[in-house]
Amino acid sequence: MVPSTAEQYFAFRSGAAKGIMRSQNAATRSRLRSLDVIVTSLSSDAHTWNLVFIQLLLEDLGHRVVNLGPCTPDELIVDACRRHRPDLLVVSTVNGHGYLDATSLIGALRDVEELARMPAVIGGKLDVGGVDQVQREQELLAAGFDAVFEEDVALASFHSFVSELLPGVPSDRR
Ligand code: B12
Repeated sequence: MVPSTAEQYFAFRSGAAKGIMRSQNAATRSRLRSLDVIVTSLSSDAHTWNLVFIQLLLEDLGHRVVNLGPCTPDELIVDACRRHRPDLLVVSTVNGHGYLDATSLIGALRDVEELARMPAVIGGKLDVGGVDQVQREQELLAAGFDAVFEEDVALASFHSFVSELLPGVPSDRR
């Protein structure tokens, strides 16, 4: 079972489910090869628990995570991606400015030749209701993201997306 909400996930991590989780994790790890993932927020966003949540989720799936933390300037994210060359960049943002801030970030990343095809996704609470969700997602995809996951209902599709990735394989969207 893949937890699809934060509540299910934290229940899953808790005592009663530990045995099941350990065996599922072992099975999952043997099916997947470990990815190097950078998790980050955006420059305006001070929220941290979303980042911790995504880090724990990915680590439980057997991946290695560098968490850049909150209020991360675009230049810092670009530099970290150049240095670590991750298999995946995950942007998590919940303050409602993500939709606007993420466009400049992904543009800066895609302008760097070696990061032009790095798999990059964004998720969380991306707007404060000004723009239709479908339009928002289309714009973020057109700007250069490989996938957009809004709110915690998207966790199952995020899990499926991550499980399709292989280390060192660039995005085929570009
Ligand atoms: C705690 C909190 C704060 C704290 C943060 C402290 C800290 N160190 O983290 C403080 C007080 C600093 C704060 C400030 C602000 N906050 Co605040 N905050 C919250 C609150 C109450 C909880 C957030 C939290 O920790 N959740 C726990 C984590 C685990 O869950 P999560 O963040 O929802 O993330 C889940 C999903 O979004 C999803 N997800 C997130 N990222 C990703 C990425 C991927 C890839 C995927 C698949 C899924 C995913 O999965 C997570 C688990 O389910 C929420 C309201 C709420 N109940 O959610 C408001 C909330 C996020 N804040 C909000 C706002 C507006 C602000 C402020 C702008 C308020 C203000 N006017 O100053 C400032 C912004 C400051 C800034 N510069 O960013 C709004 C955002 C509105 C929106 N997006 O539509 C919220 C939703 C409150 C509300 N209902 O209005 N906040």
